[in-house]
Amino acid sequence: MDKLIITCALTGAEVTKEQNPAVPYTVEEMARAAEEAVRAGASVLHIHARWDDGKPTQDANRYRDILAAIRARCPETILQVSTGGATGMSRAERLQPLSLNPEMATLDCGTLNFGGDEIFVNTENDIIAFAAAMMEQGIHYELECFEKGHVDLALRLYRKGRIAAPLHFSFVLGVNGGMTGEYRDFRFLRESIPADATYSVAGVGRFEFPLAEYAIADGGHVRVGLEDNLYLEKGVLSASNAQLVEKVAAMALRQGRAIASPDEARRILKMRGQA
Ligand code: KMH
Ligand code: ZN
Repeated sequence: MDKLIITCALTGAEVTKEQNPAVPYTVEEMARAAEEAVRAGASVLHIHARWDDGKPTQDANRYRDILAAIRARCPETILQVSTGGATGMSRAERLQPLSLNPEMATLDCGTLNFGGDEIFVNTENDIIAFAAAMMEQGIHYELECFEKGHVDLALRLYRKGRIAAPLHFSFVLGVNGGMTGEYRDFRFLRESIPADATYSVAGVGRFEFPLAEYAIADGGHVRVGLEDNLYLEKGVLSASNAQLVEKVAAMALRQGRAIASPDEARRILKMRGQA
């Protein structure tokens, strides 16, 4: 089995300091959270930008500041920008961080309800446009799939040449409006992707750690972080992103799975320039 790639989703666009004071907003908070998460074992950081008041933004200058501050503390780490942003953002708005030539970005593979009146819109043409922009720039993308239909659409676009290999999926399960994150859901998605594809699981809320266990045992990879889950265990808020990473790293070691360094992660994901 490959070593385990741990991605840390530091802040997202939805969670707030009112829910958990450890959610980072400022550039300094993002850089500190990143450094701690990397020390705990994360080799990939999934990055959203917030303004200091917590409002989500895809502003390129804000991303530039955040990426520079993180790179200063974690020069080796793979930085993955979000092109999902927040619900209600336009295609152009969401694409802004690609202007910074990040090493990696997310490619969201379908539309879904996102709680209440929110809809996270990713039409087929959105996906094609986002993928084209990333391929043109040589940005490695992660295929974010919130349910089985998203996996099917990604594979259809792959067969049409609109999405290119290497295929790396992220199964984000447990969103209110997407697929839930029980074991059978995990197996269904995991068995739906080509044998040579890689995948990571991101369980929202209570699904975070059970899904991590399944993926670690199966040879998959794991994303944790305050974007997805605010709790270390039932009723106990996580004091930091790093605590969530530490918990999954300990799980991996118990299962005999070593943790990948950033360069090992680049090789496992067959990123540009890697044999
Ligand atoms: N905040 C969600 C609406 C991504 O980063 O690509 C979208 C999201 C996915 O978080
Ligand atoms: Zn995200």
